[in-house]
Amino acid sequence: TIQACLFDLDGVIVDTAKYHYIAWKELANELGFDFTETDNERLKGVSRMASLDILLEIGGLTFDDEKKQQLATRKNDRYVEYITRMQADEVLPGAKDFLTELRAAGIQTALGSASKNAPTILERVGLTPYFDAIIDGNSTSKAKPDPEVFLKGAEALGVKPANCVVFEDAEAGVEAALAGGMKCVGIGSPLVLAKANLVVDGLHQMNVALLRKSFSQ
Ligand code: B16
Ligand code: MG
Repeated sequence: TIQACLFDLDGVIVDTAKYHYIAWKELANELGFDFTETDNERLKGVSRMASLDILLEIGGLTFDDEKKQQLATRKNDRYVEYITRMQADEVLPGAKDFLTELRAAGIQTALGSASKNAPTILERVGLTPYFDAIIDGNSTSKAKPDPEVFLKGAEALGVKPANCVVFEDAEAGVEAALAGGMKCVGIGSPLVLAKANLVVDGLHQMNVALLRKSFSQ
């Protein structure tokens, strides 16, 4: 039986990819090259420093670690400016209703995000009280597809991985969930997320009845 649902943040609960994109593009332009929305797809679910490495590879540039830290900080300062202006209406369709329904049904909820800014984002959109545990880039050291972020979430809730369902929009996140022995619902393209147990367009298509029907063995 399903006792907990674990959620990725960007692409599942909110669309922060658009703010990451603007902030990375500004950095790329300052460094003298362009960065497209297609390029940005490669950064989804990827940690900040790994994202910078991909960006610099696209620009054909190399820097030492100290300079890279500076560049990552510059990007993050801009990104934080955008997310601190986020509003409650930026929560993706169905997310709040599904979280509410889960908790009413006695199913616990946790966030499992790579972002170090996750607590700020949840506060801004008013979703902090909807999560029983928050595991983010500040409390993890291994990036998805390593299952660390979700295993820590399950542990914080006191639920066995086999009784958890993860909601993820990135392929690496789906792999992380499965590697952790959890079930996974992909949010997005069935082609990209083929490994997930079930794929839906968004949380507006989810409810507790469908969850139970899909994962009762
Ligand atoms: P930060 P998720 C990820 O969030 C984003 O998809 C990814 O683009 C970003 O680089 C990463 O968080 C780290 O974010 O720079 O704020 O620490 O999908 O894991 O919720
Ligand atoms: Mg994501």
